[in-house]
Order: sequence, then C-alpha cells, then structure tokens
Amino acid sequence: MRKSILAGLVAAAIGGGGLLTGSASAQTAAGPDGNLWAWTGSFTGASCAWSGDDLSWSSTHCGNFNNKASSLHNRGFDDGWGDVIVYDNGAPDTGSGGWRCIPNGSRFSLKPVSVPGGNTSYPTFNDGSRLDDDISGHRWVRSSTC
Ligand SMILES: [Ca+2]
Ligand SMILES: [Ca+2]
Repeated sequence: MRKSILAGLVAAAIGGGGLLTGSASAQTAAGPDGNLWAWTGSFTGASCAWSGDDLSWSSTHCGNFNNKASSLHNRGFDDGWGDVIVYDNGAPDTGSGGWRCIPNGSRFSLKPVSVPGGNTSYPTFNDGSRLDDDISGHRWVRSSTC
C-alpha cells in the first residue's frame, strides 16, 4: 500500500506546494527507521509510528490518534518514497480538507509558539488551518514531493 501507484498520482497532482514554514524544523540525531512518528504532546506523551499509509488515524492502530498529534518526525527511509503528506481528514482523494507535505527527516512541534508582537505562530495545512491536534491521516509519497 505504501508504494502504490495511486500515491504517486496524488503526489503529482498536488505538486510541490505546502513547504513547511513557521515552527522550527530541525534534524535530529535519531536516524531513519522507516516510520512516521507522532506524539500527542511536543515529543512527549503517547506516541505512534506508521511504516505504511493510514488515511484514518481513528483506526485501531496505536488506538485512536485522530486529531491528537502535536509533534511529528518523518523517519522514513529515503528510498524514493520518503516524504509524507498529512491530511486534515481521511478522504484526500475527494479533494476536501487541508493537507501538508512533511519532508523526509523533518522533525517539528505543531504547537503554537509566541512571536514578537504578542501573537502566535503555528504550522498549518495548505488551507491555513492548524496542524496541531487536527491531523487525521497520512500517506507516503515520492521523495522530493515537498
Ligand atoms: Ca495533542
Ligand atoms: Ca482533522
């Protein structure tokens, strides 16, 4: 399921948009293990790892992770399918809901951070809505999709 033709078509359709900006993105000492990792907190709390696609994080894998992730680490192997697209809802093929491309190796918190002026900044889906506590599914896509 991970290396499906469909995933490639979806990746091509949405192109290279959705580059990560905003909250800090940094490499980490933890190397690739083939999984997308998520935590309910900022690299703390309950965690889940997926080696394949999961368009419904409310499924039984790791319990229900729907709309709970507050940090991500893409530790996928850079084997040509190393990027991940996360979705606001679990039905990306319908074209509804936001999405965001998570580059291979990237690790970042989704929580809002304070910025000068008393405002907050936070990572978003391509439609501007917050990623924090709103990811509902993901799919592996070709490396360099992001
Ligand atoms: Ca959370
Ligand atoms: Ca959601």
